[in-house]
Amino acid sequence: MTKKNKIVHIVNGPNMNLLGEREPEIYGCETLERLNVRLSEYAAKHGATLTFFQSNHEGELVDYIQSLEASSRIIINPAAYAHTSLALPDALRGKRLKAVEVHISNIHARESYRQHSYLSSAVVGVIAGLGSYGYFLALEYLLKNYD
Ligand code: CA2
Repeated sequence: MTKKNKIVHIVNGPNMNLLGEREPEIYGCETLERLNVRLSEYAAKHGATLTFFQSNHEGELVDYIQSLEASSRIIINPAAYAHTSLALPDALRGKRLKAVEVHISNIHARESYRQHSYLSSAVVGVIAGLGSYGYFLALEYLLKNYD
């Protein structure tokens, strides 16, 4: 029997390209590039392949989500668009994507305007406040529940 090639798409929103450069007390010291390498290594050990996409533009994120195959698995940190965008959850729903939302910081313990995410109603689960470890937990979940 042939083994299914598991693919997970990692999507990061605006300013995530600045990770590790500023505000380390909130977002840690690791760059997005380094985090992506560690995620790739984890995925390879578990027989999975990752793709990576980061954009500072809402429309580009929507276009990217629309370009994915229906029912794709995705880990998404929408960054500030969590708190403002209706287009991103609409796009996820439109493609019936199996998505996990990740936030590095605990958005519920921050400013009131960060405590609500429009995206959360369109994803299977949300992880917030566990730093970059949240991406690994999301990946573990999606790989264990791939079918
Ligand atoms: O905690 C998270 O992962 C966030 O999604 C990060 C966003 C923020 O707007 C959300 O409320 C929570 C910020 C993205 C990173 O922005 C940086 C800005 C300066 C330096 C480093 C990162």
